[in-house]
Amino acid sequence: MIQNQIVLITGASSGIGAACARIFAPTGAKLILAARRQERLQQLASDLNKSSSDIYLLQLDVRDRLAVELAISNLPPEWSDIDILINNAGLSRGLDKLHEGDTQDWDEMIDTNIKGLLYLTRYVVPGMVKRDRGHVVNIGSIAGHQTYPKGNVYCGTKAAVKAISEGLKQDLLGTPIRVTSVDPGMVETEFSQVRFHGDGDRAKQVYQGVIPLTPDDVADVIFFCVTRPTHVNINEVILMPVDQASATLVNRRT
Ligand code: NDP
Ligand code: 8X3
Repeated sequence: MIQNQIVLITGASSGIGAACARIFAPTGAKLILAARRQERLQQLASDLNKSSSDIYLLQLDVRDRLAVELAISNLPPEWSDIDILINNAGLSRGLDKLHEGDTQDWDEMIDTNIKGLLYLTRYVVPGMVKRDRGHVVNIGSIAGHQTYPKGNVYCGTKAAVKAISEGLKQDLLGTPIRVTSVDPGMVETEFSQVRFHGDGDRAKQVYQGVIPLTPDDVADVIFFCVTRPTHVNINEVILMPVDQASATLVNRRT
């Protein structure tokens, strides 16, 4: 069923996005892999060992509205009919009290997590509507359901993703296009390194004594959501490690 479907994955150069590429690749799906780090995408494509007719690389900064519009409208005809959009590109920057926060960090999170996701959606979904088929998967977070101390702006962006997913589902009612929000708790990726601006020790502490989710665990859930019968829409999935009970309640063994 997924064979020959065109799947656009943003943030495919790392973590959950790369895991999505790995789970879709063997199914015969055709993958458009997007991110800023082109060399990472090239490495991933070579690891997946697929022919160029099965993988299309897109160096793209999702914050750049014009670049997103051009990238989507200039896709070669054999790649333009996107069936599944996985809006995964995102990041957190900093963990500070709001009144002490770095406004550049705020801009980066808002521009990537909210505006980038909106741009992709705005330029990809009209084609889905026209073709009467498609599925949008947004990667939200437990942070969009529960705000935690110093998470303020990141949590705000993920609450926005939750609202946008709900709104998109409502606006697409009457079409066969599906909308799903996949909202994980702790997943060990480069996420915390990015949050702490490359401070690897601080990033490691986030997962200390915990068995976190892996990116493959999340990709597995995404794959499940998009392979249900076409009349089934999974609206929202919250998944977290057994060692986590809420955004702030984590069982640490050490
Ligand atoms: P990673 O840091 O490992 O991956 C983030 C991906 O997003 C990278 O591929 C990065 O690519 C891409 N990205 C970031 N900014 C941009 C941009 N401006 N344009 C294009 N791509 C961009 O983190 P995760 O895999 O963990 O994060 C993926 C998603 O999952 C995010 O939306 C995150 O908020 C969400 N999430 C993560 C959780 C976690 O605990 N890890 C839990 C819940 C949700 P590049 O830098 O090459 O552009
Ligand atoms: C990532 C999960 O709890 O670090 O969205 O915000 S959390």
